[in-house]
Amino acid sequence: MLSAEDLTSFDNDGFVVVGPVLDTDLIDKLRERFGRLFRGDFETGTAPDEVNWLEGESDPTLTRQICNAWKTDRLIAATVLDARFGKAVARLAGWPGARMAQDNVIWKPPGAKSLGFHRDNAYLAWYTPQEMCSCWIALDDTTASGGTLELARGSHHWPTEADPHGEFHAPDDYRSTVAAAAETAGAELDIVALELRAGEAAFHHGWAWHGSGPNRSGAHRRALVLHCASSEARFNRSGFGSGNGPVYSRYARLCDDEMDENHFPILWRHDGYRTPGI
Ligand SMILES: O=C(O)CCC(=O)C(=O)O
Repeated sequence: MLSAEDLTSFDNDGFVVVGPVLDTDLIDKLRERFGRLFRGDFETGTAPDEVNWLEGESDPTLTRQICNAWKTDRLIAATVLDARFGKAVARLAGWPGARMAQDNVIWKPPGAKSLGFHRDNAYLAWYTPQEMCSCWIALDDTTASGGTLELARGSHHWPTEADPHGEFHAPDDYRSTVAAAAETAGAELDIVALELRAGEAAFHHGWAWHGSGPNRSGAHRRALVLHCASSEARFNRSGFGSGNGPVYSRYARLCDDEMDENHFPILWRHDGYRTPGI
């Protein structure tokens, strides 16, 4: 999935575009699953960890988001738990292996509002090492006017902070956080809007600033995202109250800091190990 040039681009820019990584048949089927999920039709009977939008209940102008749909839908699971993605993120992040921390099902229909610029790692004080490497897979052709994913080139090199800033869903100015961070870092802000074909993907570094604007096009913008941690990650109890720790620390064990593979499965490890059952 990755060439030597891709690894260099990722190190320099904090992201790299690859693809295609999914075939057309699968993309069509995944789009159908998005419809089911946001209607609250949960195939396995297990609800996702975060349901931030449901048809008939939620504000239709918001971008739809569900996290950890792999627990709910077998086709989403078969896609995001694929060892190829685990191997790729582990290579990019320099980890011995990769585990699923969280998947993200994102649907921004025409007219839907923005998602604020943020850094994924800032939400993750609840585990250590506090690192994430993500793969954002476009399920529609994406455009700048259609609110595609935007990344601030080189921003993974800027100083880090302890906690997330700003609103994720529909902030007034979705780029205000990254503009302030660039100023603090004394860096030039170079925002790249990723215009991808359906099935193409972008990997991004956990400290890379990213977000997306409103969908001003007439086309739907769906994306399936894998957010991975190192296979060696452990819970960090002092961070349970920060970022999205209140949601995911519920899977901590009483006796130790191990991250249960039933909730954070290992997709790929250098020695050939992969969580049994996935
Ligand atoms: O799809 C988007 O606009 C944002 C996705 C995101 O925040 C992420 O992949 O980390």
